[in-house]
Amino acid sequence: MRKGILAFLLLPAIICQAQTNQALKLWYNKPAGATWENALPVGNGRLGAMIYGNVDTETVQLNEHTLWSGSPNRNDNPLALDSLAIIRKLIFDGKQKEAEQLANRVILSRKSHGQMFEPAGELHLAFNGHEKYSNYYRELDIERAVTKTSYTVGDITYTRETLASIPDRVVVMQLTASKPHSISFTAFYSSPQPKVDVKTTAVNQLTFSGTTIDHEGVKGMVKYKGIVQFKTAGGSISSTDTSVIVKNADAVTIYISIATNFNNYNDISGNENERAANYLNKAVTKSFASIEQAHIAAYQQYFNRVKLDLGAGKNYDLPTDEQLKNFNATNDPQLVTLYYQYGRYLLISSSQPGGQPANLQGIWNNKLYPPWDSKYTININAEMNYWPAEKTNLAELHEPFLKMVEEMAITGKQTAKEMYGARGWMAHHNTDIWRTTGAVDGAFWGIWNNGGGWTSQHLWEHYLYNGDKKYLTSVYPVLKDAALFYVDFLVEHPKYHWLVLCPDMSPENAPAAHEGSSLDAGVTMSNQIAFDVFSNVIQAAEILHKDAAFVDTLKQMRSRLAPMHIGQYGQLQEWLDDIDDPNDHHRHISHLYGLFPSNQISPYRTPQLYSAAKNTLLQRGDVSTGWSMGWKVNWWAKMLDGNHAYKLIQNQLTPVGTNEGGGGTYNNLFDAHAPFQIDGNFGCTSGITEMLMQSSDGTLSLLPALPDVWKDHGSISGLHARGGFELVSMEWKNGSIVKAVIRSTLGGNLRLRVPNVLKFSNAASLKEATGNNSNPFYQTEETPAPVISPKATITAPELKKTFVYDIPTQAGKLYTLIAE
Ligand code: FUC
Repeated sequence: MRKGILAFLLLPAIICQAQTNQALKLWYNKPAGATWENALPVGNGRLGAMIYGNVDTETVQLNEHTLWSGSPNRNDNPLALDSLAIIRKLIFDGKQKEAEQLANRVILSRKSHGQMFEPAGELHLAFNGHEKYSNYYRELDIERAVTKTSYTVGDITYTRETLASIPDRVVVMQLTASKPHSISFTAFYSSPQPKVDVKTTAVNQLTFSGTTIDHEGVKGMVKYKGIVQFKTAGGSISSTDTSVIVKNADAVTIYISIATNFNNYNDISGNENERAANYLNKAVTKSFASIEQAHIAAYQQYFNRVKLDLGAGKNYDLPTDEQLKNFNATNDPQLVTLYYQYGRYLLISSSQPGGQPANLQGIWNNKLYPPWDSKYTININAEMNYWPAEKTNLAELHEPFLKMVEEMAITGKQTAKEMYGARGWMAHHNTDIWRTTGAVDGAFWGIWNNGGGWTSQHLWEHYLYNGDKKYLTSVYPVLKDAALFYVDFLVEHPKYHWLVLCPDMSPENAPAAHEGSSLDAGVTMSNQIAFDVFSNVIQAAEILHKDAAFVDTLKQMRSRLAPMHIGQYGQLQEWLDDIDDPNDHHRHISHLYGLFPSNQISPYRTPQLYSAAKNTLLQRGDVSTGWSMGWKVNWWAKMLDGNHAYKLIQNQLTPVGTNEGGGGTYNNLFDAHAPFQIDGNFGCTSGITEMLMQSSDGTLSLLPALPDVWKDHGSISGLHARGGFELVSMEWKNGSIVKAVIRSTLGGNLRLRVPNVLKFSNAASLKEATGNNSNPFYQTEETPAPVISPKATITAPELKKTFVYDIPTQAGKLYTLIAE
């Protein structure tokens, strides 16, 4: 009787807890099977692991962030310099194809086209007699960053929990069972690496070690060591040469430590054995529970900073893969919230200070020869990975990327000098762990010279959010050198007389007029990037009272860059000539860089360009590769069209293979290019943020692009805005802000744009904005007037009414605003 009452009393609490927790879980009622994209990712920025949750043979696929093919190397082609003038002339003479052929011989790398992020192998646990099971359940709890698998065989329920500990730098798995003496398995290791030494070094210890492979003429010299240690409670443990056998244990904890000899892009003199042993020895003294507790605390100090509520879930009882299948019918807001927070989860798990930046697959790759080498494509993909970092309050996690930029500023200086006779630094469209900056893949893709120009924007952006002048001082030389490359590399266009990059290309597209060659001069994206590079260095130098003469040069040169062009179809021209095809649905829409992530196209400041950008977006269409759709969410948010941005979220939250001609999402909510590419996850998380808050275009704008489906009510807290503002909380109802609390950390004018009239919580009214925004972090450069084709029809945008206020703020103070 007493038991019954207790159960009755506990039941609502259990249900309630299950519901709240369920909201931030990916869960499934079947194992991953043989499909890697069904497995669940954990990571700590150093180690990544994919947990399959398979029953009779569990697989844990492992990665270590510095385990790359090759060794320190460069891939410049010094022949470039001698041929530069000829290539330029060919392009200016309209002989793009010839220029491309020559560039293939003299600019493209004759050495490596980039090294590969490599898998570390797989730990398997084979359980006898587990072929038949019931009650199967597996989950990834992104609130705790722990995975769990459980199932029942006979009358025993088995549970495995796995995490990649941030503070302890190991992957840990705990196996438990509902009855004592029930856990028996054989552990063994497999690896796609051709030369790997797997052995047991103690009865409870399995190790794997090796050296990574050679690739494209670069000798593989990254040495790695992995140690897997088994700690049992009860039962027995024994080993063969290459396997560890556990019998009849009550519980088992498995500690996995992996390390390499990598110190930095230029130094691989570390000791992988000592490192791996060090992490392991510290961790094995701790119980799973204590490692888990410390890990969750470290993880949550990032994760918990942002909370999003778009409305209650409609499908908690359905596994995540089923929710994904139904999403376009249900529009379940909870799946969007999960996907949004999953983007933050993936960044926390794949990018930690001191580690390598998240690559094309974050930190998860099981292939010896991964797609695009799982490296860094810097003509969009790597930047996109870091779009959510600042705004979703994960600024510290931007560090690995910012460090990579600083390292490329060193390696890319030699590239600028040797290949182009230019000062400053540059990179082409790819880099890798060795920070190579040469041109790769083929002239069609690789003759893109803005790798330094674009990636260095992130250093400036980091400053715009933190306002830390010491930081700005420390990165100023990198920004200045990025600009210096443009100063030396820009040439006057013989026909148009603007300063242009040449050779140049609009990633990775080619106009039909150029016989399929992508090579050109002064393409729109490059002009926009050059404009930003100059503008940011001008601002930085003025803030730091430096380099007045250089600032003058930059101002002069900036005024000679090509303005944007609006072409015959009302489109924003991708190239200087009006040669866009309105039926071109290419995944790259690089010329909209100026709309996002840059801020040169604005509904309020540049209405013609805004309308042209809209036409371009409509002409290019929606469904495309995963990252392209992720970018489009941001673009439509910047177009202030929440419903269209939402349409792209629907396209993205479509099971892979069902979007005709495009990407979508895998069962584990990884983004599909296809294949898996993590940029789309990060791009969409950024885009959802931009729908709810933007801090570009001279204002902090709340609910700029709220779609009808989320209008009823919702809330978000913890977002970061430029100028050191934090959106402590915001609630909305019926499309209007009910309450918003904003913390100022740097002081200064808060220019706020909102959809409805607001007042202070003490009923004082807000002051309407007037004149220029005095806040130094919200300065917008005047975009040069566009050149407009006489054939273009441009309709003025119809903008919803908004209310713009100026609130003078003090550092450290909170400002609470409520609806009038
Ligand atoms: C660029 C894109 C591809 C892919 C690759 C990694 O080359 O054009 O779509 O994302 O990067």
